[in-house]
Amino acid sequence: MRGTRKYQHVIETPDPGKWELAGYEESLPISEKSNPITRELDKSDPSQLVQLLRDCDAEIFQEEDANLIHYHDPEGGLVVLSGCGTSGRLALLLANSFNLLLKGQHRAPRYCYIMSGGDRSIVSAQESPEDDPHVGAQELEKVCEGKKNVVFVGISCGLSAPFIAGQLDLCMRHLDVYLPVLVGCNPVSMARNDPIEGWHSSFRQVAERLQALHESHKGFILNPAVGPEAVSGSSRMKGGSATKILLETLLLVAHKADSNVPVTEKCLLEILRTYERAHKVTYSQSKKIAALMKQTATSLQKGHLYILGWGTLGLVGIMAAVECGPTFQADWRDVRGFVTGGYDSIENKEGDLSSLGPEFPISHEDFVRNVLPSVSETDAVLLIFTLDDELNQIEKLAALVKEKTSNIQCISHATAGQYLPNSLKKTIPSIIGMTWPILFLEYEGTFIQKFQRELSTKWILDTVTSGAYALRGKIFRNFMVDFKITNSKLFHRAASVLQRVTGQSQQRCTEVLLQSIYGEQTLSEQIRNRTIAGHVGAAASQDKVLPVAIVSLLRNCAVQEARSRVDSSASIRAAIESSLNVPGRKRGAEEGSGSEGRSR
Ligand code: F1P
Repeated sequence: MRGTRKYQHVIETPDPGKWELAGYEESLPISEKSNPITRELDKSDPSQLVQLLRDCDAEIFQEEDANLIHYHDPEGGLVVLSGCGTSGRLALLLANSFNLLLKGQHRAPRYCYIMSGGDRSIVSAQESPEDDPHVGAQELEKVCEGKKNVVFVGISCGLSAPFIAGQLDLCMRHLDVYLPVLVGCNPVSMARNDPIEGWHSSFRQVAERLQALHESHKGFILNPAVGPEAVSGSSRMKGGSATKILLETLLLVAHKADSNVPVTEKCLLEILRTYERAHKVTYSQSKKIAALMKQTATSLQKGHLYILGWGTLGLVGIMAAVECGPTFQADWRDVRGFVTGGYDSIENKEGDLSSLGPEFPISHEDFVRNVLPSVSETDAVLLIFTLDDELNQIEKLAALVKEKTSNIQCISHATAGQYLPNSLKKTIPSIIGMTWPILFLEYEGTFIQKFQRELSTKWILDTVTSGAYALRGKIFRNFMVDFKITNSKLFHRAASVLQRVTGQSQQRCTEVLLQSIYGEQTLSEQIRNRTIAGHVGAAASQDKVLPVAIVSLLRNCAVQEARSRVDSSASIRAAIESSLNVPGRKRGAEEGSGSEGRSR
């Protein structure tokens, strides 16, 4: 077992060569499992894709969460929301929402957010900082300097990010100051358990310590089970939505309690039901969502998708756009999000980041100045707004866009009784119009409405982007197969997908994954002995690492040959599919051991 010392956390393929890896699936955390609903995602047309993703999103409402905490707004204290990637962007969105709520009550802001990688991660995916528990703890100490009473909410959908583990560990060492809360979508027994390089514990060990504090109310874990993601491991989707629903509900109720309004279980259920209704309202537009997905897939063939949002819907657009890079190996230019008012409106800590590079200007003015001149018929532009936004401004921008492309669509949110002006309907004929019922719920009503619209927009954009990339052949069955290996979680995910698609042993899969990363058939001792961080560093500059490894294993060919096959295929999925069907290749349990022994 040379060189496998570092991979003891990777679960062995139970019966190498078997196509139905039931035993292996069982051993995976829920957030990484393959969802039975979407096993044929890659073979679906746009309407089927929307239905499958709708059914997956509905699973959020199938479990009742009995774990809600007894929360009290910390007097004179701080609530810190922290996360990596989508979870960090949600932390920002939530912190802004609840500071706004406090402002409405003439109270000082008391929420803040932390994102791994800093504010640049809001608009540009930065996966590697997720792996550093030390930096996580330092960042938390920095924002809490001088505070005596801090509620810390660490979000990691997969219960996996070392950055969050470092922060929870810090909290648990200073329980006099911190009340640590962990939010995620796996049971603690499925939290990531591989050693964190250069640190004393695994994520699971940290989560277990936190669990032990539950009874004394000194620490909490909120981990609803919402079923596997529609695209395995894509925690930006259901994981992100569940995080948003859970924390918004909890914090709304907490603020109610804090204003001495009696809070009952009914209050919680009432709010949760409004999200369930949002699911119905959103997917009642399935036909139009499918059309938008189809159009997006066509545009992404040669062009781009630009998402222009108003208010917080702009940030929701940015969230969806940014994740296309790490999930589907998209170029940052392919799908981009813009928001009215740019950095001023998203109220991030580090202010205007436009000077960091061409990826960073995010206002509508930036879009008009830097992008619009080169927009053409192959590009699609999606406007997202509510009927309370500046409709004149929206119409003007739409008219400018129409001079460049006829592929202009919009998502508009109205409250019952509000109607789109005819002039806007004329300018933008393709409209996904959502009409929301008036909510008769005291002061939190407006917030619930805002939360519903954000979630609805998130669902549509997750569905449209994931579906469009599925149509572009970036998904095999329901596995993401063309993602960048930019941190340790993604390294393990690549190895795990390789095991599930090829049915080969863990050792063989790791070997071929490394061959693909380094582009070498014979791995030197020096390469084998590198840490996972070392492999991740090497993989970061390579594309198509996992597809090449899959094809190499399925065809039992050298990685160079596999790479040229992948490069010349119409799509990643086509390359894998045709490798499964090579003559003489048997689908069955015998296959694994047979092919492993063959000479190269
Ligand atoms: C964090 C995260 C996801 C993102 C991507 C990479 O995951 O950044 O938000 O969509 O899958 O990982 P987690 O720590 O919340 O599980």
